[in-house]
Amino acid sequence: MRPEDIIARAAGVLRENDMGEWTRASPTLYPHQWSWDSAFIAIGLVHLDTGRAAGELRTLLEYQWKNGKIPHIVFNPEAPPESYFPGPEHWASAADTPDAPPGPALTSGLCQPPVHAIAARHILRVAEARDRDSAEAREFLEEVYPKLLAWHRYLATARDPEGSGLVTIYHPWESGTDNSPRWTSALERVEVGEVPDYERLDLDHIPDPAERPTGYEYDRFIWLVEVIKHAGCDDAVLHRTSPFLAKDVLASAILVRANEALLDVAEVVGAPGKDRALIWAWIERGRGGLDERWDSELGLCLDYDLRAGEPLAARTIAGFAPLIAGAGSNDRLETLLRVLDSHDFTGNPDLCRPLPPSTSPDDPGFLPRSYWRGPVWPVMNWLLWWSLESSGQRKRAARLKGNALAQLSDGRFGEYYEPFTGEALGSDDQSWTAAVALDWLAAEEMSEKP
Ligand code: 9WN
Repeated sequence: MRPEDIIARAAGVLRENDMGEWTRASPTLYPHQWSWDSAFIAIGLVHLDTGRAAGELRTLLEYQWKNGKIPHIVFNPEAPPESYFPGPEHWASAADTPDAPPGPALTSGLCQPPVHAIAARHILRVAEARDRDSAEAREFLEEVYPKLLAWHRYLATARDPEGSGLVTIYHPWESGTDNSPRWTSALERVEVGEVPDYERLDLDHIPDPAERPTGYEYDRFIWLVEVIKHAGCDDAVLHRTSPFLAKDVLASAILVRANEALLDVAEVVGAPGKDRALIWAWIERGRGGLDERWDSELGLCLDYDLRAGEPLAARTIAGFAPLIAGAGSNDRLETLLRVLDSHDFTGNPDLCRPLPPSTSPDDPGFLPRSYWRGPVWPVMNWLLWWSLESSGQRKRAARLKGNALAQLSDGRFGEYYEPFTGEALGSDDQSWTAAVALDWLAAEEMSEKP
């Protein structure tokens, strides 16, 4: 496919998944609005329509919880009940908690990595670069700034009562990298109680079970949802009772970058100095927290199991958290780049393309077809590309983008790709895959403009 055909196809995928004021994550597997998907979607969508990209985040933020939490799913009340599990009926009891938005249960009680402020700032940057809708984008930032601040405050407080700078999660779904080996040993320690009967609706859409989490993992996922509902989604209670309690380095690194973006937004909207001082403190604390989680033997950053009181050793893409957070020492950057280029990741000669697998093929938890256990995720390629660019690694970033776009020229816009064969897996026409393709190619188009 030529670049202009990829742009047209990507725009078509986003149109196909456009539900009016929000975008479903994919046509059948994910018929609802997912939190971090929507942020990435806005990053691509802004190249087509500033107002619609702003609307994507606006819709999500309408369902923000009173304590600042942005829910990981906003359910589509029109999606048939047999389309996704666990759906709104499963989360119904969470709607009774005092922090949940009023009205019928339309959200889950979890959250996902905080890409939103990065997306909001991107909306203004693209509007300015294209010299269109800048005033509208500024107004949008004024509207969402307090909500984004409340979201980051929630993460810095309720999700970090220890003040470590790192985000605590109660469920692997909150990491966005659900069945990654990052969580294997923490999940093994979870004693599963009485899990309600449930049906794996995801397997109706993805017939090869090897591409999805196993039954063992799903039982734990569903049990943890029970625990969270039982605690009334109360953060203080969950810190005491949740059998799964972990510091997530990827979400924490994204939060550092999102706080930088929020600082820029604060500047644009003329927020008070005390806000900016607070956001600065969060950034510094976040970087400090990531430093604590550095594993010099692996040359990667590791998550931390608060229940077991030990690091969660696994070679996954989340290990590049300090690269994503940025502004580390040169030594640290060099080590991370060496590991990224090594046999552990993009230097593995058997890879179809030198693109980072979600889990290193050299990790014992690696499985090439299984979801976050090995496949290449285009959206993660975008995140790493963006991180490399902002670390001044232009050439490496350009190589990564070139290979990622070559992968997407199959026109499938897969959710993830088998790392050795390049086969598209999971859902086709995945919205955030289309969005990142659009951002890459539209940005090139913009820079070519006289
Ligand atoms: C659970 C929508 C979401 C992504 C996650 C991805 C997957 C859901 C699922 O799909 O998770 O939230 O049912 O598997 O892991 O990152 O946001 O695309």
